[in-house]
Amino acid sequence: MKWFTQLNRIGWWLCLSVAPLLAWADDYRWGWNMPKGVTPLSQDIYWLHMLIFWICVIIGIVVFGVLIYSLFQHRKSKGAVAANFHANTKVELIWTIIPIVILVAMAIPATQVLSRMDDTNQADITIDVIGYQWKWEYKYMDQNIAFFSNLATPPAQIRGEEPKGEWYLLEVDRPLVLPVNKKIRFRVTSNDVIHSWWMPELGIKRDAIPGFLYEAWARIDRPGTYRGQCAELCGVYHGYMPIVVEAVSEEEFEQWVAQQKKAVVEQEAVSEQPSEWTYAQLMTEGKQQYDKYCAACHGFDGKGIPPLFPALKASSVATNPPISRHIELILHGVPGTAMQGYQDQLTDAEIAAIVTYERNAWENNTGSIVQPGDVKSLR
Ligand code: HEC
Ligand SMILES: [Cu+2]
Repeated sequence: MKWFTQLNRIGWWLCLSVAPLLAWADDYRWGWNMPKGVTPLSQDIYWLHMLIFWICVIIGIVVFGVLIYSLFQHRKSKGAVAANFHANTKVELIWTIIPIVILVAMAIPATQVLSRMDDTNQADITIDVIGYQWKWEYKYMDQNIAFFSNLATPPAQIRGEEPKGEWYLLEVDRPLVLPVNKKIRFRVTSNDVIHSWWMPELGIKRDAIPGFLYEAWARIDRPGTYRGQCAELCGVYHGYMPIVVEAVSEEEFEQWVAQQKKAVVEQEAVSEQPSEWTYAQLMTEGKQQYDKYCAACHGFDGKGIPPLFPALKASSVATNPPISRHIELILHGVPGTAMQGYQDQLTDAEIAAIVTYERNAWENNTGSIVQPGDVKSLR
Protein backbone atom coordinates (compact mmCIF):
# COMPACT_ATOMS: atom_id res chain seq x y z
CA MET A 1 0.00 0.00 0.00
CA LYS A 2 2.76 2.43 -0.94
CA TRP A 3 0.36 4.87 -2.57
CA PHE A 4 -1.57 5.13 0.67
CA THR A 5 1.57 6.09 2.60
CA GLN A 6 2.32 8.72 -0.02
CA LEU A 7 -1.21 10.08 0.08
CA ASN A 8 -1.07 10.25 3.83
CA ARG A 9 2.17 12.16 3.78
CA ILE A 10 0.78 14.63 1.27
CA GLY A 11 -2.34 15.12 3.38
CA TRP A 12 -0.22 15.69 6.45
CA TRP A 13 1.86 18.38 4.78
CA LEU A 14 -1.21 20.03 3.35
CA CYS A 15 -2.63 20.35 6.88
CA LEU A 16 0.62 21.79 8.20
CA SER A 17 0.98 24.31 5.40
CA VAL A 18 -2.47 25.82 5.97
CA ALA A 19 -1.31 27.53 9.16
CA PRO A 20 1.50 29.64 7.65
CA LEU A 21 -0.80 30.40 4.73
CA LEU A 22 -3.34 31.82 7.13
CA ALA A 23 -0.60 33.79 8.85
CA TRP A 24 0.29 35.29 5.52
CA ALA A 25 -3.31 36.31 4.97
CA ASP A 26 -3.14 37.89 8.40
CA ASP A 27 -3.10 41.56 7.46
CA TYR A 28 -6.33 41.10 5.54
CA ARG A 29 -4.49 41.65 2.31
CA TRP A 30 -6.98 39.25 0.72
CA GLY A 31 -9.90 40.44 2.73
CA TRP A 32 -10.01 37.16 4.65
CA ASN A 33 -9.35 38.54 8.06
CA MET A 34 -11.13 41.19 10.10
CA PRO A 35 -9.77 44.75 9.80
CA LYS A 36 -7.40 46.10 12.44
CA GLY A 37 -9.44 49.28 12.44
CA VAL A 38 -8.54 52.81 13.51
CA THR A 39 -9.33 52.89 17.24
CA PRO A 40 -7.39 51.45 20.20
CA LEU A 41 -10.42 49.30 20.95
CA SER A 42 -10.67 47.86 17.42
CA GLN A 43 -6.98 46.98 17.65
CA ASP A 44 -7.52 45.26 21.00
CA ILE A 45 -10.34 43.28 19.45
CA TYR A 46 -8.11 42.37 16.54
CA TRP A 47 -5.27 41.11 18.75
CA LEU A 48 -7.66 39.19 20.96
CA HIS A 49 -9.11 37.56 17.86
CA MET A 50 -5.65 36.62 16.58
CA LEU A 51 -4.57 35.27 19.96
CA ILE A 52 -7.61 32.99 20.22
CA PHE A 53 -7.22 32.06 16.56
CA TRP A 54 -3.63 30.87 17.06
CA ILE A 55 -4.53 28.97 20.22
CA CYS A 56 -7.20 27.16 18.19
CA VAL A 57 -4.76 26.49 15.35
CA ILE A 58 -2.23 24.96 17.76
CA ILE A 59 -4.91 22.84 19.45
CA GLY A 60 -6.09 21.70 16.00
CA ILE A 61 -2.57 20.74 14.91
CA VAL A 62 -1.87 18.82 18.15
CA VAL A 63 -5.20 16.99 18.24
CA PHE A 64 -5.26 16.08 14.55
CA GLY A 65 -1.56 15.28 14.67
CA VAL A 66 -2.08 12.69 17.44
CA LEU A 67 -5.19 11.37 15.70
CA ILE A 68 -3.63 10.99 12.26
CA TYR A 69 -0.38 9.64 13.69
CA SER A 70 -2.26 6.99 15.68
CA LEU A 71 -4.40 5.98 12.73
CA PHE A 72 -1.36 5.65 10.57
CA GLN A 73 1.08 4.08 13.02
CA HIS A 74 -1.29 1.57 14.58
CA ARG A 75 -3.16 0.44 11.52
CA LYS A 76 -4.36 -3.13 11.11
CA SER A 77 -2.07 -3.92 8.18
CA LYS A 78 0.89 -3.32 10.48
CA GLY A 79 -0.52 -5.91 12.83
CA ALA A 80 -1.83 -3.58 15.52
CA VAL A 81 -3.99 -5.19 18.20
CA ALA A 82 -6.56 -3.10 20.10
CA ALA A 83 -5.79 -2.46 23.77
CA ASN A 84 -8.56 -3.60 26.03
CA PHE A 85 -8.78 -1.61 29.25
CA HIS A 86 -11.48 0.21 31.19
CA ALA A 87 -11.09 3.72 32.68
CA ASN A 88 -7.79 5.47 33.21
CA THR A 89 -7.90 8.10 35.92
CA LYS A 90 -4.61 9.67 34.97
CA VAL A 91 -5.59 10.25 31.34
CA GLU A 92 -9.04 11.51 32.29
CA LEU A 93 -7.58 14.01 34.74
CA ILE A 94 -5.15 15.27 32.09
CA TRP A 95 -7.80 15.75 29.44
CA THR A 96 -10.00 17.64 31.91
CA ILE A 97 -7.37 19.87 33.44
CA ILE A 98 -5.62 20.95 30.23
CA PRO A 99 -8.81 22.31 28.56
CA ILE A 100 -9.78 24.10 31.79
CA VAL A 101 -6.38 25.80 31.94
CA ILE A 102 -6.67 26.78 28.26
CA LEU A 103 -10.21 28.15 28.69
CA VAL A 104 -9.26 30.21 31.74
CA ALA A 105 -6.18 31.51 29.95
CA MET A 106 -8.38 32.65 27.05
CA ALA A 107 -11.05 34.13 29.34
CA ILE A 108 -8.62 36.54 31.00
CA PRO A 109 -7.70 38.68 27.94
CA ALA A 110 -11.25 38.31 26.59
CA THR A 111 -12.75 39.75 29.78
CA GLN A 112 -10.25 42.60 29.76
CA VAL A 113 -11.22 43.61 26.24
CA LEU A 114 -14.94 43.23 26.99
CA SER A 115 -14.72 45.48 30.02
CA ARG A 116 -12.79 48.09 28.02
CA MET A 117 -15.53 47.94 25.40
CA ASP A 118 -18.11 48.85 28.00
CA ASP A 119 -16.15 51.69 29.52
CA THR A 120 -17.99 54.67 28.07
CA ASN A 121 -17.01 56.95 30.97
CA GLN A 122 -15.57 60.43 30.54
CA ALA A 123 -16.55 60.82 26.93
CA ASP A 124 -15.81 64.14 25.22
CA ILE A 125 -18.78 63.89 22.87
CA THR A 126 -22.07 61.99 23.03
CA ILE A 127 -23.94 61.00 19.89
CA ASP A 128 -27.31 59.30 19.71
CA VAL A 129 -27.62 56.85 16.83
CA ILE A 130 -31.20 56.00 15.94
CA GLY A 131 -32.19 53.33 13.42
CA TYR A 132 -35.18 53.83 11.13
CA GLN A 133 -36.55 51.76 8.28
CA TRP A 134 -34.24 52.46 6.31
CA LYS A 135 -31.85 55.17 7.36
CA TRP A 136 -29.94 56.41 10.40
CA GLU A 137 -30.50 59.52 12.45
CA TYR A 138 -27.58 61.12 14.32
CA LYS A 139 -28.04 63.49 17.24
CA TYR A 140 -25.03 65.36 18.61
CA MET A 141 -26.25 65.82 22.17
CA ASP A 142 -23.70 68.49 23.20
CA GLN A 143 -23.65 70.41 19.92
CA ASN A 144 -27.41 70.35 19.45
CA ILE A 145 -27.18 69.07 15.90
CA ALA A 146 -29.43 66.38 14.46
CA PHE A 147 -29.85 65.00 10.98
CA PHE A 148 -30.79 61.96 8.94
CA SER A 149 -28.29 60.08 6.85
CA ASN A 150 -29.86 58.57 3.72
CA LEU A 151 -28.56 56.21 1.08
CA ALA A 152 -27.06 58.27 -1.76
CA THR A 153 -26.68 55.60 -4.44
CA PRO A 154 -28.79 56.69 -7.44
CA PRO A 155 -31.89 54.51 -8.04
CA ALA A 156 -30.76 53.92 -11.65
CA GLN A 157 -27.68 52.06 -10.36
CA ILE A 158 -29.86 49.93 -8.10
CA ARG A 159 -32.18 49.09 -10.98
CA GLY A 160 -29.18 48.13 -13.11
CA GLU A 161 -29.73 50.86 -15.70
CA GLU A 162 -26.37 52.49 -14.95
CA PRO A 163 -23.00 50.93 -14.10
CA LYS A 164 -22.49 50.61 -10.36
CA GLY A 165 -20.26 53.21 -8.68
CA GLU A 166 -17.25 52.53 -6.48
CA TRP A 167 -19.24 52.86 -3.26
CA TYR A 168 -22.43 51.22 -4.45
CA LEU A 169 -24.84 50.97 -1.46
CA LEU A 170 -22.07 52.25 0.84
CA GLU A 171 -22.60 55.99 0.29
CA VAL A 172 -24.87 58.47 2.08
CA ASP A 173 -26.05 62.04 1.54
CA ARG A 174 -24.80 63.24 4.95
CA PRO A 175 -22.01 61.35 6.71
CA LEU A 176 -21.52 61.27 10.47
CA VAL A 177 -18.72 63.80 11.00
CA LEU A 178 -16.49 63.03 14.00
CA PRO A 179 -13.28 64.54 15.41
CA VAL A 180 -10.16 62.39 15.76
CA ASN A 181 -8.45 61.82 19.14
CA LYS A 182 -11.62 62.45 21.16
CA LYS A 183 -13.52 59.90 23.14
CA ILE A 184 -16.88 59.61 21.43
CA ARG A 185 -19.74 57.87 23.19
CA PHE A 186 -22.54 56.42 21.06
CA ARG A 187 -25.99 55.66 22.41
CA VAL A 188 -27.66 53.33 19.97
CA THR A 189 -31.42 52.79 19.74
CA SER A 190 -34.18 52.36 17.19
CA ASN A 191 -37.41 54.02 16.20
CA ASP A 192 -39.11 50.95 14.75
CA VAL A 193 -37.63 47.46 14.39
CA ILE A 194 -34.27 46.01 15.48
CA HIS A 195 -31.31 47.34 13.50
CA SER A 196 -27.61 47.08 14.27
CA TRP A 197 -25.03 49.84 13.94
CA TRP A 198 -21.95 48.11 12.60
CA MET A 199 -18.70 50.00 11.96
CA PRO A 200 -15.95 47.38 11.60
CA GLU A 201 -13.14 49.90 11.54
CA LEU A 202 -14.28 51.51 14.77
CA GLY A 203 -14.65 48.10 16.42
CA ILE A 204 -18.35 48.73 17.05
CA LYS A 205 -21.38 46.54 16.44
CA ARG A 206 -24.32 47.48 18.62
CA ASP A 207 -27.90 46.33 18.26
CA ALA A 208 -30.39 49.16 17.89
CA ILE A 209 -33.51 48.07 19.77
CA PRO A 210 -36.63 50.20 20.32
CA GLY A 211 -36.87 51.25 23.96
CA PHE A 212 -33.25 50.38 24.79
CA LEU A 213 -30.13 52.54 24.75
CA TYR A 214 -26.98 50.52 24.12
CA GLU A 215 -23.67 52.29 24.55
CA ALA A 216 -20.44 52.03 22.60
CA TRP A 217 -17.41 54.25 22.21
CA ALA A 218 -14.55 55.07 19.88
CA ARG A 219 -11.42 57.20 19.84
CA ILE A 220 -10.46 57.48 16.20
CA ASP A 221 -6.70 57.63 15.51
CA ARG A 222 -6.65 58.63 11.87
CA PRO A 223 -8.71 61.06 9.79
CA GLY A 224 -10.49 59.36 6.93
CA THR A 225 -13.75 58.00 5.58
CA TYR A 226 -14.98 54.78 7.17
CA ARG A 227 -17.94 52.75 6.02
CA GLY A 228 -20.31 50.33 7.71
CA GLN A 229 -23.79 48.90 7.38
CA CYS A 230 -26.90 47.89 9.24
CA ALA A 231 -26.15 44.37 10.46
CA GLU A 232 -29.57 43.17 11.54
CA LEU A 233 -32.11 42.08 8.95
CA CYS A 234 -34.69 44.86 9.32
CA GLY A 235 -37.00 44.60 6.33
CA VAL A 236 -36.94 44.73 2.53
CA TYR A 237 -34.45 47.62 2.30
CA HIS A 238 -32.12 46.38 5.03
CA GLY A 239 -29.26 46.61 2.53
CA TYR A 240 -30.04 50.26 1.79
CA MET A 241 -29.07 51.89 5.09
CA PRO A 242 -25.27 52.17 5.08
CA ILE A 243 -23.17 54.14 7.56
CA VAL A 244 -20.45 56.59 6.59
CA VAL A 245 -18.17 58.18 9.19
CA GLU A 246 -16.01 61.13 8.20
CA ALA A 247 -13.22 61.49 10.75
CA VAL A 248 -11.67 64.97 10.68
CA SER A 249 -9.22 67.01 12.75
CA GLU A 250 -10.51 68.91 15.77
CA GLU A 251 -10.40 72.30 14.01
CA GLU A 252 -12.26 70.96 11.02
CA PHE A 253 -14.85 69.48 13.34
CA GLU A 254 -15.37 72.84 15.09
CA GLN A 255 -15.78 74.50 11.70
CA TRP A 256 -18.27 71.89 10.64
CA VAL A 257 -20.30 72.38 13.84
CA ALA A 258 -20.39 76.14 13.31
CA GLN A 259 -21.50 75.63 9.71
CA GLN A 260 -24.35 73.31 10.73
CA LYS A 261 -25.63 75.83 13.26
CA LYS A 262 -25.53 78.63 10.70
CA ALA A 263 -27.43 76.50 8.20
CA VAL A 264 -30.19 75.83 10.76
CA VAL A 265 -30.57 79.54 11.55
CA GLU A 266 -30.75 80.39 7.84
CA GLN A 267 -33.31 77.70 7.17
CA GLU A 268 -35.50 78.95 10.00
CA ALA A 269 -35.33 82.48 8.61
CA VAL A 270 -36.43 81.22 5.20
CA SER A 271 -39.32 79.21 6.57
CA GLU A 272 -40.58 82.26 8.47
CA GLN A 273 -41.30 84.04 5.23
CA PRO A 274 -44.48 83.04 3.50
CA SER A 275 -43.50 81.92 0.04
CA GLU A 276 -45.50 80.85 -2.96
CA TRP A 277 -44.13 78.13 -5.16
CA THR A 278 -45.09 77.49 -8.77
CA TYR A 279 -46.57 74.18 -9.85
CA ALA A 280 -43.39 73.32 -11.79
CA GLN A 281 -41.14 74.11 -8.82
CA LEU A 282 -43.26 71.98 -6.50
CA MET A 283 -43.28 69.04 -8.92
CA THR A 284 -39.49 69.11 -9.45
CA GLU A 285 -38.73 69.40 -5.74
CA GLY A 286 -41.50 66.92 -4.93
CA LYS A 287 -40.14 64.23 -7.23
CA GLN A 288 -36.66 64.65 -5.79
CA GLN A 289 -37.81 64.35 -2.17
CA TYR A 290 -40.32 61.60 -2.93
CA ASP A 291 -37.68 59.46 -4.65
CA LYS A 292 -35.40 59.95 -1.67
CA TYR A 293 -37.78 59.48 1.26
CA CYS A 294 -40.84 57.61 0.04
CA ALA A 295 -40.00 55.55 -3.04
CA ALA A 296 -38.32 52.79 -0.99
CA CYS A 297 -41.79 51.69 0.09
CA HIS A 298 -44.26 53.31 -2.29
CA GLY A 299 -42.18 52.74 -5.43
CA PHE A 300 -40.74 55.19 -7.95
CA ASP A 301 -43.80 54.49 -10.05
CA GLY A 302 -46.19 55.01 -7.10
CA LYS A 303 -47.37 51.41 -7.31
CA GLY A 304 -45.97 50.44 -3.88
CA ILE A 305 -45.45 46.82 -2.86
CA PRO A 306 -49.00 45.72 -1.98
CA PRO A 307 -50.11 44.45 0.43
CA LEU A 308 -47.09 45.58 2.47
CA PHE A 309 -46.85 49.14 1.21
CA PRO A 310 -49.93 50.62 -0.48
CA ALA A 311 -49.85 52.16 -3.93
CA LEU A 312 -50.23 55.93 -4.03
CA LYS A 313 -51.20 55.85 -7.70
CA ALA A 314 -55.00 56.13 -7.63
CA SER A 315 -54.95 55.87 -3.81
CA SER A 316 -57.91 57.27 -1.96
CA VAL A 317 -55.84 59.56 0.27
CA ALA A 318 -53.70 60.90 -2.59
CA THR A 319 -56.53 61.57 -5.04
CA ASN A 320 -59.52 62.65 -2.94
CA PRO A 321 -60.21 65.71 -0.81
CA PRO A 322 -59.57 66.81 1.85
CA ILE A 323 -55.90 67.56 1.14
CA SER A 324 -55.42 68.14 4.87
CA ARG A 325 -55.91 64.38 5.44
CA HIS A 326 -53.05 63.70 3.01
CA ILE A 327 -50.75 66.28 4.64
CA GLU A 328 -51.52 65.11 8.18
CA LEU A 329 -50.84 61.51 7.26
CA ILE A 330 -47.34 62.47 6.14
CA LEU A 331 -46.73 64.72 9.16
CA HIS A 332 -47.81 62.20 11.78
CA GLY A 333 -47.61 58.85 9.98
CA VAL A 334 -49.91 55.93 10.77
CA PRO A 335 -49.05 54.68 14.28
CA GLY A 336 -48.26 50.99 14.47
CA THR A 337 -47.35 50.72 10.78
CA ALA A 338 -44.19 51.25 8.76
CA MET A 339 -45.60 54.65 7.74
CA GLN A 340 -43.67 56.93 10.08
CA GLY A 341 -44.34 60.62 10.72
CA TYR A 342 -42.10 62.97 8.74
CA GLN A 343 -42.69 66.20 10.68
CA ASP A 344 -39.14 66.18 12.11
CA GLN A 345 -37.45 65.08 8.92
CA LEU A 346 -38.99 67.28 6.26
CA THR A 347 -39.59 71.02 6.04
CA ASP A 348 -42.98 72.59 5.21
CA ALA A 349 -41.81 73.26 1.66
CA GLU A 350 -40.58 69.69 1.18
CA ILE A 351 -43.86 68.21 2.40
CA ALA A 352 -45.86 70.65 0.28
CA ALA A 353 -43.81 69.61 -2.76
CA ILE A 354 -44.22 65.89 -2.03
CA VAL A 355 -47.99 66.22 -1.57
CA THR A 356 -48.30 68.19 -4.82
CA TYR A 357 -46.19 65.58 -6.59
CA GLU A 358 -48.16 62.63 -5.22
CA ARG A 359 -51.46 64.22 -6.18
CA ASN A 360 -50.38 64.83 -9.77
CA ALA A 361 -47.82 62.17 -10.70
CA TRP A 362 -48.66 58.71 -12.09
CA GLU A 363 -51.91 59.93 -13.68
CA ASN A 364 -53.32 61.01 -10.32
CA ASN A 365 -53.85 64.35 -12.11
CA THR A 366 -55.89 66.00 -9.37
CA GLY A 367 -54.52 69.44 -10.28
CA SER A 368 -53.97 70.17 -6.56
CA ILE A 369 -51.27 72.67 -5.63
CA VAL A 370 -50.09 72.68 -2.03
CA GLN A 371 -48.05 75.55 -0.59
CA PRO A 372 -45.64 75.47 2.40
CA GLY A 373 -48.12 77.62 4.35
CA ASP A 374 -50.79 74.88 4.04
CA VAL A 375 -48.42 72.44 5.76
CA LYS A 376 -47.33 74.95 8.40
CA SER A 377 -50.89 75.54 9.54
CA LEU A 378 -51.40 71.79 10.09
CA ARG A 379 -48.28 71.17 12.17
C1 HEC B 1 -41.05 52.28 5.48
C2 HEC B 1 -42.02 52.28 4.45
C3 HEC B 1 -42.69 53.58 4.09
C4 HEC B 1 -42.10 54.76 3.73
C5 HEC B 1 -40.62 55.06 3.61
C6 HEC B 1 -43.18 55.67 3.45
N1 HEC B 1 -44.38 55.06 3.64
FE1 HEC B 1 -46.19 55.86 3.31
N2 HEC B 1 -47.09 54.18 3.93
C7 HEC B 1 -46.46 53.06 4.35
C8 HEC B 1 -47.44 52.10 4.83
C9 HEC B 1 -47.16 50.72 5.40
C10 HEC B 1 -48.70 52.70 4.66
C11 HEC B 1 -50.05 52.12 5.03
C12 HEC B 1 -50.41 52.55 6.44
C13 HEC B 1 -51.72 52.00 6.86
O1 HEC B 1 -51.74 50.82 7.19
O2 HEC B 1 -52.69 52.75 6.84
C14 HEC B 1 -48.44 54.00 4.06
C15 HEC B 1 -49.44 54.87 3.71
C16 HEC B 1 -49.24 56.07 3.07
C17 HEC B 1 -50.26 56.92 2.52
C18 HEC B 1 -51.76 56.62 2.53
C19 HEC B 1 -52.09 55.78 1.34
C20 HEC B 1 -53.55 55.36 1.32
O3 HEC B 1 -54.16 55.49 0.28
O4 HEC B 1 -54.02 54.91 2.37
C21 HEC B 1 -49.65 58.03 2.00
C22 HEC B 1 -50.30 59.21 1.32
C23 HEC B 1 -48.25 57.87 2.24
N3 HEC B 1 -48.01 56.67 2.87
C24 HEC B 1 -47.29 58.80 1.87
C25 HEC B 1 -45.94 58.64 2.09
C26 HEC B 1 -44.96 59.67 1.84
C27 HEC B 1 -45.26 61.04 1.29
C28 HEC B 1 -43.76 59.16 2.19
C29 HEC B 1 -42.39 59.86 2.12
C30 HEC B 1 -42.28 61.12 2.78
C31 HEC B 1 -43.98 57.82 2.66
N4 HEC B 1 -45.30 57.54 2.60
C32 HEC B 1 -42.97 56.97 3.05
C33 HEC B 1 -45.10 52.83 4.35
C34 HEC B 1 -44.13 53.79 4.04
CU1 LIG C 1 -31.60 48.21 9.64
